[in-house]
Amino acid sequence: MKKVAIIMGSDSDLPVVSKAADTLKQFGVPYELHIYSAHRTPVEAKEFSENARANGFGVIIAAAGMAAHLAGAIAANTTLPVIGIPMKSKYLDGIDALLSTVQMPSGIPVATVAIDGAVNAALLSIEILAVTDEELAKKLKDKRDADTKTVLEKNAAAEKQFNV
Ligand code: RP5
Repeated sequence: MKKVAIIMGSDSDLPVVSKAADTLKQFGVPYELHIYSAHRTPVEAKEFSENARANGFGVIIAAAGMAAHLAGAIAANTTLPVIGIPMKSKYLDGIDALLSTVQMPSGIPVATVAIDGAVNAALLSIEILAVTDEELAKKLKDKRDADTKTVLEKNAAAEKQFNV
């Protein structure tokens, strides 16, 4: 199976981004996690992106906050699918990172998830790998079904408590 790369701009992103790693682990999807920054370590970020396909990766998740150029800079150096996670920050609540990540110029796509959307970034990366992997697709369907069941159980409990 192809690996998923999880790249983040700073170790301060780890508490949120580690949820992507947890999700990939739950699905048995191999991954690597790295801290590379578009601004602070541009050479390493570029080298990683240029070599990612040859190194066995199928998708790259890139998380960054503030002037969040990481996902775009990575996408500029690979034709692998890149999923951007805009990180919430202290001053602008992540709107800065959301706009920096999502507003890519035509020709260099970044699939942007919600602010701090680490779990969805991982699920989307798994969905991409599952296009050619039936076993993984089955795991995704099983999780969807289990989540639906949980919500319906909560609904039943709420209906019982509030509806006469
Ligand atoms: C971004 O700047 C990082 O992705 C992080 O979200 C933000 C702040 O980084 P630190 O100053 O906490 O290292 O590049």
